[in-house]
Amino acid sequence: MFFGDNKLVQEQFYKEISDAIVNLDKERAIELAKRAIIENMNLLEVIEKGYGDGIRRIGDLWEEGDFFLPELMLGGTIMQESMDILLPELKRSGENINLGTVVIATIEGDIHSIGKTIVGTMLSANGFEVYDLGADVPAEKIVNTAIEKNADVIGVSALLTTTMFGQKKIVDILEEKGIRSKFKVIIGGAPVTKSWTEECQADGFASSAVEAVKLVKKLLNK
Ligand code: B12
Repeated sequence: MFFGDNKLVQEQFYKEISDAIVNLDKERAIELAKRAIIENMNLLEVIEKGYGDGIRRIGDLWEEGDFFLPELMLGGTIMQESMDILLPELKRSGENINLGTVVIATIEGDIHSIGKTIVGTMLSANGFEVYDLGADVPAEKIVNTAIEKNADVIGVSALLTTTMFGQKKIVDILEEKGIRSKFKVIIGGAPVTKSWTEECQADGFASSAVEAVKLVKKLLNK
């Protein structure tokens, strides 16, 4: 491997990716994604420390008023296109095992899909069967799919403080139907905290894809 285990060179590579995202340089972001695959790098680290870092910096710039909505949107698109290259590679490692079934979605009213897709892919890569329903999905549809697929885990993403309540709605619907104990409900997204998880009576939350895999394995005793 060209990068070897040289941490400094790796950190520089992640910084280059992060800068390509912040500079809204699509060509460079895509080129670096392809290079990460050729160099056989740890793709999850590339995603989290490179692309994830860049898109969060864009969020901060937007909040501070230095970036406007078109830039936020372009950043999201470039991130998504880079993920389209990296995620299929990441997914490959988990084929032919089934540790459990997960239904995952971003809740209704919320179109943020990037983090949820990364979590779903990481779970697939680690041997779970994942049904990713996409973004802006009604709570009822998420619950009905979990019943239909006989899922073990329901994962619900929310990135907006206004849509977080939809995560609680999932638990409420399961309670109403008398099937709460059949599923582990996990939640995530930038605004989600431990105290919100407790308030929702969800089974857990995770702030990264790696943590999400650990959480699901722990909940299912795998
Ligand atoms: C990219 C982006 C967009 C893109 C989304 C593109 C896409 N296809 O997803 C676009 C441009 C479309 C967008 C739109 C909007 N956005 Co926006 N967006 C962001 C931004 C910059 C990055 C989000 C992201 O992709 N992060 C990278 C991923 C890898 O991280 P992540 O999502 O947090 O996911 C990780 C963890 O949270 C966890 N996780 C995530 N989901 C799950 C689920 C489970 C089950 C588990 C266990 C774990 C887990 O693991 C993931 C992997 O590490 C954030 C800023 C931020 N700091 O989050 C703002 C942000 C979320 N957006 C914001 C806003 C306000 C909006 C808009 C309302 C703007 C507008 N006026 O139109 C709209 C929303 C419209 C809607 N109805 O949804 C605000 C939200 C404020 C708030 N507190 O409510 C933020 C925080 C920006 C800011 N600083 O103000 N946005």
